[in-house]
Amino acid sequence: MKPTLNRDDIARLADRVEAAQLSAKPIQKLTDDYPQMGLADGYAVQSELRRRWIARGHRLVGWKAGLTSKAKMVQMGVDVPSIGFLMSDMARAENSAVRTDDLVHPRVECEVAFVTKASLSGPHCTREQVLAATDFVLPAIEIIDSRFSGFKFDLASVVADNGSSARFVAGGRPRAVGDIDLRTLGMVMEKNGEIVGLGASGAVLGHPADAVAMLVKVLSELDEELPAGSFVMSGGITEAVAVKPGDSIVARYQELGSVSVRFI
Ligand code: 0L1
Ligand code: MG
Repeated sequence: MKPTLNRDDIARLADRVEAAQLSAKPIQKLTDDYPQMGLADGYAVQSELRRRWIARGHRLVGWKAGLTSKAKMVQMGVDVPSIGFLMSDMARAENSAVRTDDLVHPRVECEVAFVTKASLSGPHCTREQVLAATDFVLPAIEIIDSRFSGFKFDLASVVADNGSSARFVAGGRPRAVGDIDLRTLGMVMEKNGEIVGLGASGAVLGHPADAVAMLVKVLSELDEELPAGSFVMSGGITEAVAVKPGDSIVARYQELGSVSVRFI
């Protein structure tokens, strides 16, 4: 993937996104000032952010596939999935209280997460290869927080903003992939005890392992691979749901138990 913007512009855009991420002050989508910006430029900004994050002393723990369900694509007005990186300081413990004062407008997504035991790479990664390289799957909640005002963005901008990644929580009951049917796993999302979303894991590109294969293909276009021991979120099964202080979210999964988080 070859960026069209020069290194100075990529660094300037990374400054802009990084400031919004660190201050929780929203910005306008990047293509307002850089209309020529394309997907490769978005990933170049994302890679620069990742380099800076690691330089600040944090560890890369995995990756996320985003915009992988029809519900999410329709909700956000895009038609191509994306990937983003997950750092150690984004992880929160199950049922912990997540602060919202350092976020712009958090939303939650309930996802199936994969933990890998072998590396995956290349432009032709398949569902079968992903399943063979998976140590176990477990339920996860992603807390996304687009840094763009009013969640108004396009694909290049949201990729530059690391796919709106903010926090994530894993929990429930880890299972080997051979023990469950990952196409038909049911999930119910509750907010403050009310059901606010429900679906099956097949809503994620037909099979959540296909979302991981898509992620590996994008990584290969960035000359990267997915190392063994990675934590990978495969994408929201339903639309994302807005949360505010006082809210609690529980996601109950068939076969995988539940995972929860609170907001303060
Ligand atoms: O994980 C996701 O699907 C989020 C993708 C980014 C778009 C958004 O902020 O909703
Ligand atoms: Mg997500």
